[in-house]
Amino acid sequence: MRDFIVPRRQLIARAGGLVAAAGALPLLSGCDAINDAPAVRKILSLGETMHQHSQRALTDRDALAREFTRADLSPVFRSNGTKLPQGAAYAGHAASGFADWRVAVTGLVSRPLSLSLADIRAMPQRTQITRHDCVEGWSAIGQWTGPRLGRILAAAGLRDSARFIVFRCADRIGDALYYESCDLVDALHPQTIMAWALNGAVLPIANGAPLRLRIERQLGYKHAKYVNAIEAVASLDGLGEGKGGYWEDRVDYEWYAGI
Ligand SMILES: Nc1nc2c(c(=O)[nH]1)N[C@H]1C(S)=C(S)[C@@H](COP(=O)(O)O)O[C@H]1N2
Ligand SMILES: [Mo]
Repeated sequence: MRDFIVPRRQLIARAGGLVAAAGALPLLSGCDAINDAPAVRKILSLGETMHQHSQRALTDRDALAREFTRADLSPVFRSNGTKLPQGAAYAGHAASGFADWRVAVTGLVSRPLSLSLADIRAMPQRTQITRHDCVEGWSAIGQWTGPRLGRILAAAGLRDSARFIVFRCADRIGDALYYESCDLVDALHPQTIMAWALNGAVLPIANGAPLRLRIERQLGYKHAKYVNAIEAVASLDGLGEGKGGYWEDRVDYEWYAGI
């Protein structure tokens, strides 16, 4: 019977291929296909008894962050880092209610986009009440509304060569504009949204107006505020010092800040 035992490594590799296939579905269909892949999940679960631990490791990252109710909302959702981007350009946008704000969607996409807030609000919306955890030792629960990042990327036509999504922000901290990045698992996660509303009202400037990332399986510093560009890339080498984010490049914050 020894001949029939598939090496453990090979099983993991096969399951990994299926996960990659499930991840690619939303790009093709532009729908919430991560949730709509029961067949893929069923196939994955077949292997569970054989290699329970590796199977769990592969699917964990798709798990949803806990969602709360309105009764759980923090009375005040505090602000951290930049509270007001400096400079005439941002001040002008704020004065006009961000009517001319654009979010560029570029890089490894087949249809580069320049989205207005009206475009963003016209897309299907998701609202979620989640807890934000900052590494500096505070948490807050807020309700966020916006389209899934996955939908925006699907509209732009993410290319197969894309491996990471970069977020560029309008605020400068010291020497550089803030930036962050994530892999496609987090980018396409159902709770990863570009939020323009907090607690049912337009996003306050202190919390990243007019648009900020909510990437609910990651720590606070990954949630880029004041986003004006979303870029699909194959590698993070050309971004800043190459560690994937403003703080990752300057202090010892981990690029993968999963919670
Ligand atoms: N553009 C930008 N995004 C940012 C920051 C920042 O200073 N600038 N701070 C980060 C940190 S450390 C945290 S905890 C959250 C804070 O979000 P909040 O201001 O809505 O509380 O934003 C993150 N995103
Ligand atoms: Mo933070």
